[in-house]
Amino acid sequence: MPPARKPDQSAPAQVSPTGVPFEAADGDRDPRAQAGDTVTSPNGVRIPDTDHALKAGRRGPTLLEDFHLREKVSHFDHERIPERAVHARGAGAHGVFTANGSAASITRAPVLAEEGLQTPVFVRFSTVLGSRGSADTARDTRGFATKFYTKEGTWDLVGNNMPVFFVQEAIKFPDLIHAAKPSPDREIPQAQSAHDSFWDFVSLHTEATHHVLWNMSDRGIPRSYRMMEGFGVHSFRMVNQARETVLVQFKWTPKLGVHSLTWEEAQLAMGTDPDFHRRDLADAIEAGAFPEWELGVQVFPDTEDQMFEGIDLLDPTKIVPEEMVPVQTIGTLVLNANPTNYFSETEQVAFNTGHVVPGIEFTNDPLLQGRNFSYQDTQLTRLGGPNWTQLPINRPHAPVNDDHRDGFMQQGVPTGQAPYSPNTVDDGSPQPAGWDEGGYVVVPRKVEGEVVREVASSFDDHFSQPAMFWASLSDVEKTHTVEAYTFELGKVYEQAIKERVLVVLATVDTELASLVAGGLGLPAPEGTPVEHLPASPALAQVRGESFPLDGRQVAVVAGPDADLTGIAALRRALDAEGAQLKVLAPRGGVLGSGEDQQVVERTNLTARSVEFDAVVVADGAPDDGDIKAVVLLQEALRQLKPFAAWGSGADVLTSAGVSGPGVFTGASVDDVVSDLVAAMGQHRVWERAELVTASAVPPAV
Ligand code: HDE
Repeated sequence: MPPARKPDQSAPAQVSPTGVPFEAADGDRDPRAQAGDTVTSPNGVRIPDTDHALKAGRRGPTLLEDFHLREKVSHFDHERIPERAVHARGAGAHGVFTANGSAASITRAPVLAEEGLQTPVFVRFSTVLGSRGSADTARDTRGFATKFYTKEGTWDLVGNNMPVFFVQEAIKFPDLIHAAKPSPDREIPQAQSAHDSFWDFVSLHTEATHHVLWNMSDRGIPRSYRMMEGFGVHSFRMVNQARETVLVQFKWTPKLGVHSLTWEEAQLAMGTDPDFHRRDLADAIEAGAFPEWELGVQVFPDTEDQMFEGIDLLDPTKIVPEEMVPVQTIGTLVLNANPTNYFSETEQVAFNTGHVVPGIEFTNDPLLQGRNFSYQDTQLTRLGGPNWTQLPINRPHAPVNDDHRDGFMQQGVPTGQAPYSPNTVDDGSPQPAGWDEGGYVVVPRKVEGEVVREVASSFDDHFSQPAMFWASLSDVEKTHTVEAYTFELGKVYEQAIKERVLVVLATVDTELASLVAGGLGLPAPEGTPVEHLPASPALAQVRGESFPLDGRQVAVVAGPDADLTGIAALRRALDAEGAQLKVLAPRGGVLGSGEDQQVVERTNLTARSVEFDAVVVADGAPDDGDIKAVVLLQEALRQLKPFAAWGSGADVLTSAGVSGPGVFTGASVDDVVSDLVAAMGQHRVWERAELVTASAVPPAV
């Protein structure tokens, strides 16, 4: 007789020991959800009045007996949980990952290997430094953490939008974060690296140079979570059915391309719409413009030294250029549902690099090894105990029978008398699983060495890869990067810190160092730039490619006399491209009536340039010189956004001083729409960049 299995904790029993169904009054409702139309206490008692406390007389003292008052206020008192120590600010979405089967030769994990297999996922994007309520568009690294609910257990791929990290060893992480977080005396500045302690640390700890350069590049201010790459950062080991191993690095490639805000847009959004990225993600999903990424791997032989062409695969501050080892696509991720409840899902989701499934193993990357300790540990405080994997969003979709017992907030009701192994009392249940039963059997690997607090000498090269990254950027990205360094260091008080950063930059590239020095009014430092690999074109964002417009926002400037038929035609044309049109007029309300009626969604008071990827002016729009409308147009011009106008709309652009490349005018909507769509596909009108950055950083003195 097979042993009686202990009940599966992921599906708590719904029938009481008496045989009476628990849910008798309410059918088979989802036990996780709120239910019914009546206000109840947490115990399910119906409440007649939730507005007034129980008192001894209308003007009398409140009675301690009022359990509803006590429970309501007391629960409220405990609503907050500790925010994440890092990555506190985030937004999440549900989705589906579909494997294309090409990874079958390198891994036995069905989630990646089985052609057409669909696995549910939850993804959380985040900034690193800011508190939970901070603005989305701060210059920062972005988290890109994916929870795959596979049939073999949960796999968490906890990555970032940059492929390298600040530190090589986990033991340095607290130092990095303490230096980057607000200063401990005044707790400023919030969500920013532009302060003394951050630059103090990274100028002394030069292994951070590569990651800092990524942060100062346009990658530090993404246009949208939907337009970011994602990277696993570390090398992982994959194991196939024949127990052969390879090393891999993971990369997410967005269908919409990689695009960024300008620094001016990022700063504007921090004030006018601190939820800029959160809103963009939720709105796009709600509109059916489901964000999509390809998951790819770079595959390396699992050699004894774990090096590839001189690049140490265990050093998380290094990449292997895609031109040397191409990224092979192994599946597709689509985010197709917004969370129902922010707290239950996006806040309570908890990732752990230690969550892997058979077919995916670790390497000795010292940063990864340290992370495997940290993520379980942090949840014990943040989610209040060891049962956090039982929360609905964290619950595995595979059966769980782990012999773990008790602890705060235990959700399961385990049966049996023998939560230990081996046992005979519960007929030996649960049983261990070997390789053939899908058990997580580690492929044996040899480890030997002296006990030391050291890293390999290949970790000592801190500069050649930042130099390669700098050499790979397009000219406009280089200008932005110089401006970013100049801005950040311009906020630093200590002269010695600025000078030390310049010395680091001089080791990376002479031009970079002298341009930043020029902006700071300091002498260009002496330095001999390192030799580096050839530029990697895959690292540049601006490459002349064109991308779909899903979820892009367009403003049409209108007014009571505007050509509403033209606006309706514009809306249809943009809808067909997946972009959304918003009508902007001097006052709120509705323009016109009947079929072409247009609801005003933004006024000159509520709109700001950063909300829109392009601006169109309708025939008949007011040309009254309203300063707010003019500012919006001029900001959009500086931000290199495409413009279009038809009929008298062209005069509005002319009066506001908007002309030059990327400004399309014609007699009707049909004359301008295809040029507008093509320009938006390039993200910005790059040809205009030189005209509006003429005042950029002056050369060094
Ligand atoms: Fe994390 N990191 N991290 N990290 N990390 C956390 O875990 C930590 C590192 C990353 O949306 C924390 O649940 C250490 C690299 C993301 O919930 C914490 C080290 C990468 C998220 C933690 C690193 C990341 C976190 C905070 C050095 C990119 C957000 C709350 C060894 C590959 C996940 C939490 C989410 C979150 C520790 C380094 C990405 C404290 C000790 C490298 C995307 O455990």
